[in-house]
Amino acid sequence: MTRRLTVAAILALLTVVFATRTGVKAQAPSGPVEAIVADEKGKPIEDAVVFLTPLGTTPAAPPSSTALMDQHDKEFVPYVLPVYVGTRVTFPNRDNIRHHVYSFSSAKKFELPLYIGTPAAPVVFDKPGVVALGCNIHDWMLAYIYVLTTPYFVKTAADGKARLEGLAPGAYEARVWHPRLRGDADKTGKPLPLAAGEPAQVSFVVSLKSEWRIPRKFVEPYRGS
Ligand SMILES: [Cu+2]
Repeated sequence: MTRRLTVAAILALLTVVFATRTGVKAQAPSGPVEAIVADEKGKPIEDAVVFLTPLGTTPAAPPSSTALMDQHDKEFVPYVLPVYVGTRVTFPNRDNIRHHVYSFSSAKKFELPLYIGTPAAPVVFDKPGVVALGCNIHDWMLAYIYVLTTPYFVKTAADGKARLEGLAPGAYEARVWHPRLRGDADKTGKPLPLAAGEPAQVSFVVSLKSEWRIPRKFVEPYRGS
């Protein structure tokens, strides 16, 4: 009887040790995820936002954060700013002339009337979607804020590549968005299983709409300040 109890105790202990070890393993993050975005001819696409949505679970909301959309040398910097929904964005004007920032997009309609310096209150981007920014004074100024409901996103560099790290293992769907994307970002979904400690890759071939705008050099002499 005593021996049986001892065996049972050892088994119970082993079970606890095993469960703890597998539990620890399950919490280790996945290896880095490398994303590559190119067009049909293989040309790398910069400023594409690659975002991962966990399947079957709701990602924990990150702590509320702030982001910057600068105006420098009469341009918005960056051209594309991906943010998590609820992010507060400030619009510092680094030029010594006035800008008048606005958006007519349904995800966020707002206006920052003519100003120099940093407006007192940041703008809260509280609805997911695409927000196109313009300036009333400088017609060529254009930038995008892409408001996401997942905290797992990254933007591609000039080589079309981007890297995400530290994600929990599990099943995800990867998608891509770009200001000139032909079609709907929701339809770009690809399954992306992530395993603890293992790197992963996801690549997208996308088609971009052509964009024709009057070049700044032709407009600026007439609308310069
Ligand atoms: Cu301006």
